[in-house]
Amino acid sequence: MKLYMFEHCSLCFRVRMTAALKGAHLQEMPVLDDDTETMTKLVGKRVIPILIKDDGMAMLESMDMVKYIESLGKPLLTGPERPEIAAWADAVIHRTALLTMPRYPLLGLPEFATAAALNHYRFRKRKVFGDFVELLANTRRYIAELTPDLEALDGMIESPEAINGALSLDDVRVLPLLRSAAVVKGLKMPSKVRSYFETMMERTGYAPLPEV
Ligand SMILES: N[C@@H](CCC(=O)N[C@@H](CS)C(=O)NCC(=O)O)C(=O)O
Repeated sequence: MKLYMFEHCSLCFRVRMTAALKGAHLQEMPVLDDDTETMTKLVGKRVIPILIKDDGMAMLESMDMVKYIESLGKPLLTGPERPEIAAWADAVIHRTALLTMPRYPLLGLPEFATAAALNHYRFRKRKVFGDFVELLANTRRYIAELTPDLEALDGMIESPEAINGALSLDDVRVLPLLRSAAVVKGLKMPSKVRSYFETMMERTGYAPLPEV
């Protein structure tokens, strides 16, 4: 299987963590941010992640990819799911984005390896999220706005090894968002969140992203 991906992409990390936890082979194919041609050749449009299965068929939905990988070999994500965890993840992504979007291009990630790719990202994200200098200058406010979410999550974590006690799709919803939030220097994760994040990242074998 091949995964066309951006290193900073939390939807991509859903797929990567699932393959890693299952011990499934996944060939990671980093794409430059301005390389729309590669995506279009594969699936006719600009989108990431793209999973190309061993039979050559493409998948475009990250959760479908996760479920497909989960269907291979011994089941792993067998734990219960809680609707409040999915609701937490849906709500929090809007608040983390204001902190993470202006930071990703500062981390030396492969998708920004050329000046053209870097500015392609800055140009298109600025249209959606606003001026990056202003976003970074508002870091304290955005951290303060995110802190109650992290505290709420702290109260929902059942084990550092699985949010609901046994691994489930809820871990796939939450861990990639924490990996993204962890790029923010000065963001304090409450103790259970921190312990869950560190334990789970260790289990996946992926190092956290740098923080800035
Ligand atoms: N529902 C899709 C959403 C995929 C998606 O929105 N990908 C974003 C990146 S995270 C994308 O391709 N954006 C277009 C772009 O980067 O230009 C999934 O879960 O995989």
